[in-house]
Amino acid sequence: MKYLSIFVCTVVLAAFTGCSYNGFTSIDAALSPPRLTEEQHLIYGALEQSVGKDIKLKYPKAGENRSAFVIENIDEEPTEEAIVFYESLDKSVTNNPNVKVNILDKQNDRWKSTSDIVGEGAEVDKVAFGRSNKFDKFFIVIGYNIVNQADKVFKVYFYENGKLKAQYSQGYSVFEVMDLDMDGDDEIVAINSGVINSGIYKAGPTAQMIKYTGQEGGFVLNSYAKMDVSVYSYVNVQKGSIYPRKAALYLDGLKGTNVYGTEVLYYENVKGKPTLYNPIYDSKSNKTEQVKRTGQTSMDINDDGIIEIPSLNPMPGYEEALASQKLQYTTWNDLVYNDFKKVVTSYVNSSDGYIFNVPDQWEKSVTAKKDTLKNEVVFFRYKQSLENDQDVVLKIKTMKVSEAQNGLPEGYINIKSNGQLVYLAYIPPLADNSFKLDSKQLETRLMLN
Ligand SMILES: [Ca+2]
Ligand SMILES: [Ca+2]
Ligand SMILES: [Ca+2]
Repeated sequence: MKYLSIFVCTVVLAAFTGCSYNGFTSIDAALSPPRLTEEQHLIYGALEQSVGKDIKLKYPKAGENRSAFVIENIDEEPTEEAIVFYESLDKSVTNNPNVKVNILDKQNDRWKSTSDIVGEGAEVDKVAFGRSNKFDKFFIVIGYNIVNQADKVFKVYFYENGKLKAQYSQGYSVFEVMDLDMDGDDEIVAINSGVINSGIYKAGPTAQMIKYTGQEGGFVLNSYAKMDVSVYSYVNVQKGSIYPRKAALYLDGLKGTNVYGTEVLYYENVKGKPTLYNPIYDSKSNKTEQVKRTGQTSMDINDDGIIEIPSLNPMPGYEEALASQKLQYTTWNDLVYNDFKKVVTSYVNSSDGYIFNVPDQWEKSVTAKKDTLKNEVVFFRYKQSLENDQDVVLKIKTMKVSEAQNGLPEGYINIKSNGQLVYLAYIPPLADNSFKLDSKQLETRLMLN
C-alpha cells in the first residue's frame, strides 16, 4: 500500500523510487541510467549494430514505463518486442534534434532492429500501450515533450509488418490509456489546454476520449468534457472506479500554492450519445465543489478499487489557528451519484508516514497536540479550549527501531513497524471508554506507507 502518495508525488513515482516531497528528486533518480540487464545489453548491441555507436539513451519521464528499453508485446505475434528511445549524437547524420524510436524484434533468438523513426519532440514524456480486442489491434502511445510548448504531443502507432506506423496525434498535458467505457477495448483519455482538436472550438481545457473505430479514420474523438480552467497542472492521475463500479479517471490538480482540487472523469452512453462526464467541476460557475485541501492527493484508502477524495477539517479548537499550526482531520469521500459520501476520517501524519483512521465520535470531540520533542501526537477530549488537555485518550509515538531495541518507554505498546520506525501507542488506563481503543483496534486503524 502506497500511502505516501498523499504528497505531490504520483503513485507511480512512489512505486518507482519510494517517493519524495516534491516529486522531482524521484524523476532525477529515474534519469540516472540504471545498469543494464543482460537482455538489455543484447538489445543495446543490436541497436548499435543497426544505427551506430554514437547514441545516447533517452528515458521516459512519466508513467509506468521509465526505462529506455521498454519491452512489451506490441503486435499479434506472441513474443515481446523492445522499444528503445535514443538520441543520435552524430549530427552529421541528421540535424533533427528529436528523439528516435527504434523497435527491435527477437528473430531466431536474436534481437534485430526492425523499425527506426524520428519522434515528435526531443524528450519522451511517457509511453503506454493499449489494445482493441474488437479489432485485434495493439497500439502504442508515445507522448513527447515539445520545446517551448505548454502542451506535449502524443502519437499513436501500430506496429505492423515490422514497421511503426503513426495513426493519430494530438496535444495533451496528461493522458492515460484505459478502458473507460468498459467495452473491453482501451481508449486514450487525454487532457489538453487547447482548441486545436476538430469538433472543439471553444477555448478552455478539455478532457477527450479517443477511441479506435476499426474503420477509416482509425482513432477518433469520441466524447469530451470541460475541465477546470483554474488548474495549473495535474499532479496525480489515477485509474480506478467510482461507485457503483464504473471505470473512472481521477485527476488531482494544483490550483494555487497548496490548493488542490480533484476532478473525476467517467463515461456514459446517454440514449446513443457517447458522453464524458466531469461531475465535480461545474463549468458554468467554473467551480470544483471542494477545494479545502493541502498537499493530499486522492487514493484508495480502503483498498476496494474505488478511489477516495480527501477533504480537510480542522480538529476541534484549531478552527482559527494559523495554517502552519493547524491540526486537521482528513475525511476520505467517495463520489456517489455526484455527491460526496464519507468513507472514513483520518489523522494523516505525513512526516512520520502514517494514517490513523479515527472513530466517528472523535471528529467533533477529540483533538490533538503534537509533541515534536517526544515525537508523539497526543489525542485528548476537547473541552472548550486546547489548554484543557488533561483528558488524554491516546498517544501515538514514533521511535527509531535502533532506539526501541533498548526498551520501550513505560506504558507504551508496539503497534506496528516499517523496519526503520516503530509506531507505539500509549492507552491511558483511565481513558473514557467511549473514546478508548484497544491495541487490536489500533493495529487495524493505523496504516503505514
Ligand atoms: Ca509480438
Ligand atoms: Ca473501452
Ligand atoms: Ca476505496
